[in-house]
Amino acid sequence: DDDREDETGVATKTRPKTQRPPMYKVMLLNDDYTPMEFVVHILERFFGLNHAQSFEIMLTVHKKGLAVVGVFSFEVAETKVVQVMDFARRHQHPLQCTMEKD
Ligand code: NFA
Repeated sequence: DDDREDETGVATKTRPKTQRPPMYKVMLLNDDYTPMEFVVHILERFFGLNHAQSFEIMLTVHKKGLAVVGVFSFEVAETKVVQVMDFARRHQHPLQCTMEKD
């Protein structure tokens, strides 16, 4: 850290502010119609999770109503949401995927 002198001549440390991009949570929402296996498949395919992790997150969404699937930069989060929403619609499932600032 840099040294700087205050009004009284005392040297103090200042931390240079490191800029970090804002991060976004990507969430899946429960519904009554999307098959459990379809949700597991989505988690494996678009979020790079293994089968056990995917099954666990799917069950959390099913039981609690929603779960955070991952935290990403805005661009990556946006891409995941679009990929999931497109894939669900193409298969005529009502699954919802949303993002919000972390
Ligand atoms: N609730 C759905 C069912 O019982 C499964 C599901 C889980 C849907 C997670 C959406 C998200 N078939």
